[in-house]
Amino acid sequence: MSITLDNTTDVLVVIDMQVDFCPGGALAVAGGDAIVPLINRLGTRFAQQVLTQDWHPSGHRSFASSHPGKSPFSTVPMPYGEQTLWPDHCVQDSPGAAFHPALKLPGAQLVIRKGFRPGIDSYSAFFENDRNTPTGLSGYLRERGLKRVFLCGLATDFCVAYSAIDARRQGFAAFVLLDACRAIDLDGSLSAATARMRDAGVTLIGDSGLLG
Ligand code: VGL
Ligand code: ZN
Repeated sequence: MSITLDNTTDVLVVIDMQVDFCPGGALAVAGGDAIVPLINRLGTRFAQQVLTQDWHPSGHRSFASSHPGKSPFSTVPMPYGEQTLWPDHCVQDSPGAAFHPALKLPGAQLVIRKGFRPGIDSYSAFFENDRNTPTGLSGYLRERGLKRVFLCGLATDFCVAYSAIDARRQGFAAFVLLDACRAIDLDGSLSAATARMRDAGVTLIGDSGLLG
């Protein structure tokens, strides 16, 4: 697919490119580090870039360790719906919460930290998992006149997909650069997320090298 970028309306949103989501990290996504060079190159194409950073207090309710007897990757009901439990990851200010050391996006002007409320997880860059509490990103994008959101990062089937679907819900055009994402793929979560993104009107782009 050939898409011509427009610096006045387009923004690159780089999701959760953090040490804990890369091989060797607490919630490692296979090949998570392999997309860093491509994301760095994408960064040179966009005048506007936003990063997200998963940023949990220790003892966060999305951690299996906060639920005695529960293991990572099982689920529990939370007041806002079913929540997958994760290994402890991206604890505020810990080495695992840092951006991958090779990530170089000097043009990025905003970092959205999410998942900082102890009782609620936040996959999306726009809303917490109650689907209702905003992060402020929509307002930022609107005030900057940005209309088309290009997403990449980790993980395709969780934070990237939730962010892309919420971007559509908030009235932005949304494009997911699949070759600059990697998935967790828990019990078919990648194909489910892909279908939900398509239904929401998200454009999935296979070769982001074609972005001109
Ligand atoms: C993520 C699970 C838990 C993600 C964050 O970035 O996709 N997944 N926290
Ligand atoms: Zn998290």
